[in-house]
Amino acid sequence: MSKKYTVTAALIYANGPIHIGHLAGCYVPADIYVRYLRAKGANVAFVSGTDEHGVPITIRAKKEGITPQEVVDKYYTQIKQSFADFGISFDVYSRTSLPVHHSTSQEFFKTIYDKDGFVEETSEQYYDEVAQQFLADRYIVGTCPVCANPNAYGDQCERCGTALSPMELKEPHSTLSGSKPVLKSTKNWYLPLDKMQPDVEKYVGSHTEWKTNVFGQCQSWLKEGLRPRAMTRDLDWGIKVPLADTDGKVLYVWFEAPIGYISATKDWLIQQNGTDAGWESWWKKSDNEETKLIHFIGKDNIVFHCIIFPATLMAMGGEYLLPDNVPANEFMNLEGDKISTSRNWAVWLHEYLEELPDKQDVLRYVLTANAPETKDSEFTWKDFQTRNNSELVAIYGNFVNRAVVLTHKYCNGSVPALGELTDFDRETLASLAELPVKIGDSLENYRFREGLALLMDLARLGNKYLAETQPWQVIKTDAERVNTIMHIALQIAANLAIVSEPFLPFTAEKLRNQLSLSHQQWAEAGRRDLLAEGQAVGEAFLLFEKIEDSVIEKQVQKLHDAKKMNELATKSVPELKPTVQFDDFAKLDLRIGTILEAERVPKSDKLLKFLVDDGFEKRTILSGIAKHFSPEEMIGRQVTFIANLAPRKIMGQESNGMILMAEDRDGSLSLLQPHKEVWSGASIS
Ligand code: B3M
Ligand code: ZN
Repeated sequence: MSKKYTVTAALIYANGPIHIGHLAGCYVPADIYVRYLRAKGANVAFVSGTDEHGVPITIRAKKEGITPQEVVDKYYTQIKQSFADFGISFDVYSRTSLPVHHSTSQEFFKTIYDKDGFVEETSEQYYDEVAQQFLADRYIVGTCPVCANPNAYGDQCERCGTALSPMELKEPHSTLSGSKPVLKSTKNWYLPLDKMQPDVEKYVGSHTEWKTNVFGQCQSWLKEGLRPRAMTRDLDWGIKVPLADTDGKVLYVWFEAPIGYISATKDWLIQQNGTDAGWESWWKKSDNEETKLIHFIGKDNIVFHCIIFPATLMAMGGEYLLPDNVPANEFMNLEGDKISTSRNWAVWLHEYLEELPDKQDVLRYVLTANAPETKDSEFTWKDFQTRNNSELVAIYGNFVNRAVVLTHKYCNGSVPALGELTDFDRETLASLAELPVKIGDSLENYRFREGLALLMDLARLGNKYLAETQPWQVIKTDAERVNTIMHIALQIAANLAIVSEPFLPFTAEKLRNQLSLSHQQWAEAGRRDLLAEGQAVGEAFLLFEKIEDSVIEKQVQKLHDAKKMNELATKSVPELKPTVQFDDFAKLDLRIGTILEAERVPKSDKLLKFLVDDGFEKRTILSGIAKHFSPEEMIGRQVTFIANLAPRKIMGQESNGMILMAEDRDGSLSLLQPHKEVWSGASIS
């Protein structure tokens, strides 16, 4: 195993709070991996931060009515706090607005420019004449040429993951003004990925060990043939292009954002030592030490990390390390639907902790047990409850609790002496020695679900050991044997503390404190002598608590309520119908009538049947409004109706006309009544 690791986790846009999908896709697996590496004694730089440029930031600013700077300041603070709350143990959580990042990415651009690594090209780009702005990336949407998603962005389709350029979108329109963009010429600098394809192919091709979802996506892009990609944009929010006469041009966010990992490393060193000296050892090749670069990301970022960023690093001249692995996850869905910020269908981290305080590890556990490692997965509150109650409480917590309680009951609260071993003891200790090795193997191969399942097997081993040795029976006849049993049970619990650290760091810490365990090195896991004879064991307490139905029912309700509120807030009035000529309108005979009688239609929960005075006679009209109005409240009311609609049969009854209603934002109906009482049969014109 290499000794030095640069581990990065995606620089999320600072344009909104973070949700469980972010944790599951990228940050929890990255944190498990890093905590494991640290326990192995590796030297790790775990870097991340916020991506503070690009159109997603300016779009948010417009929506919230604040400046882009205010947007990134607000969300940087909130996002950083959420990660800290969930124990994501970054060495540095940086941001791309820092001066060190501006200078680092400008140096990158200048270096590649000076090496003639870019192709300068004046081309026609989409321009919004209403907003008077070029339309890069997310300022333009249209139909994806690959999967026909009608809401694909100018840089990427989020449905199928294809990297796009605005010119490839069908029926493009501006997200600024909604207008159809025009073409206008402008100069930009392109990375000639087409020419770099052989090198990129060689690099990707040497990583057949990558996860199939990642390797497969790369191969399909390579098969399509790489195209030159603009590394600059005509925008005003971003990092200035470091060349003369380039006012109004900034670096493409996907050019500079991954360089942000390097700037973050420098930021980390500066915070510690006042200088960035030594940053190269984390990012450049060296003869005397091997550093591995690993990027944790979600599947929508694969092309940028596996093709475009490595190509950028190659263009710098070959001294940079290339990503050794990019263990990208697929997406996690929520209660049967895709997680969506715009539709407010998400479990937000800051809200989770307000309502389920101290349950960080439960969420880390559920997100890992259900991680979208090979395909999209699903989070449901019911599953959350089941995994908590029947796994964490019933298996893990139960074992530790029994070991501690029985130690206090039979062994004066300290680690008893180990006596003679039975065959079953030896078998158990052999399994104890094996499991941490297997868990480590899973983690080294980015199989976090599998690693977690093996961790639970260790807790199961403890439960099985106590169930079969039955110290509560043996105590009646053989106190010395009970000492041996409790000794072994406590050593299993101590091992559980070590191997839980990467997955469940809050629980691991509680358990270490309870057992006064000083060992934390992964290499020590599997040992049967982690706790010394005579060592005191703390009082028993519950590591996990049962979650009641009412708690999760509340969460499910909250999810639906939030979505509904969001729908109402963002609902727009229905589109206008095509124009009709006055003659067509005049054909309709609209009248005011008075309702004389009203009753429900048998066997229908929607229909009401009215007898309406139309000024000539009494006519029957059926109307599907029974869910909104009772028959009683309709009697005596004046209503607007279409008087010359051809009779229609509804549920076997003839209806002569149609009562008009206005539908409100929330779907409720309102009658159209004259503002003062008029004679029945009054015509409307
Ligand atoms: N900001 C995309 C995202 O937030 C992008 C990641 C950059 S990683 C260098 O999903
Ligand atoms: Zn698509």
